[in-house]
Amino acid sequence: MKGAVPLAFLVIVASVWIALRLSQSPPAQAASTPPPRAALGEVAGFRADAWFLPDEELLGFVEIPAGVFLMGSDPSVDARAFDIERWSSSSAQGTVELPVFYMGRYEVTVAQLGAFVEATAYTIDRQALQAPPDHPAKSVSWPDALAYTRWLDAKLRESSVTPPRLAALLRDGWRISLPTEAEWEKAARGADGRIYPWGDEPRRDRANYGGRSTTPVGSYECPECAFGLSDMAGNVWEWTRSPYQPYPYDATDDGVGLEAEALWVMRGGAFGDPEGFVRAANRGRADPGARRPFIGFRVSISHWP
Ligand SMILES: [Ca+2]
Ligand SMILES: [Ca+2]
Repeated sequence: MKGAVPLAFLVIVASVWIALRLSQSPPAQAASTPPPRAALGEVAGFRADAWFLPDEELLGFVEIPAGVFLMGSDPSVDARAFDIERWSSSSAQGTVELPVFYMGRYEVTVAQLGAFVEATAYTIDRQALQAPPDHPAKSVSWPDALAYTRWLDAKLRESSVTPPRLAALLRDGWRISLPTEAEWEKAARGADGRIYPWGDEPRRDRANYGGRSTTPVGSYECPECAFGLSDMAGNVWEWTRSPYQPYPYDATDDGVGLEAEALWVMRGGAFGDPEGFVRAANRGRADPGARRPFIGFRVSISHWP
């Protein structure tokens, strides 16, 4: 009998431990949920006849001109820089040259992802569409984001609503996908090495961070922001198609179909993050299967060799 009490005690301890472990685990994969019908009506500023892309000449794709930009962070200029933003042992930052590409002006919205889910019955997390239609989609994994870009690529290739300039690009070897982390950083900070999309100091009136929830895409006016893109700082983190690796940045291994266990770079920080996280050079990373209520994405068009 003497050994019975410790044994019972151990069983209780083990049960509590298992219960705690389970409560800490991410929730099981949510079942497919149809998008809320109301989300797919009209959304001001977006075209219901064009997969809820922005009502602009190029459906919200913004040209980012060819040329060099300064990538990474110099801690002597940016006190909030993280070590992983350092370029090399001899140099704090690197100069990277990119050909012309196009970047989405806004994060992919609930309405846009909803149109994809409705058309394809793709299984997403039930949280992904639980926001008003003009908020960014969130709780999307890396494969979810990629699936959306592939669907949109196919839609734009076959549709008569596609602007002629985009149709010509797609005929000419360009693809709709996720941006690389270099494309993302250049689009966020431009060529002048600024720390935030609008300049060198944090500004709560220019982006959604340090708060509690997402806001409609494009809510924050930012006349100083490079290329007129919105929410490159904050709102939701944005997946890229670059695997997470130490700098110097190497574009040759960016792409799709890499080993499944790779961590993928995400950029820009989210609504709940502090100012140091929404700097243009900050490098987040996540497991490809992660579906988190603060990770979304935006879409790019670039020429693939
Ligand atoms: Ca963002
Ligand atoms: Ca790389």
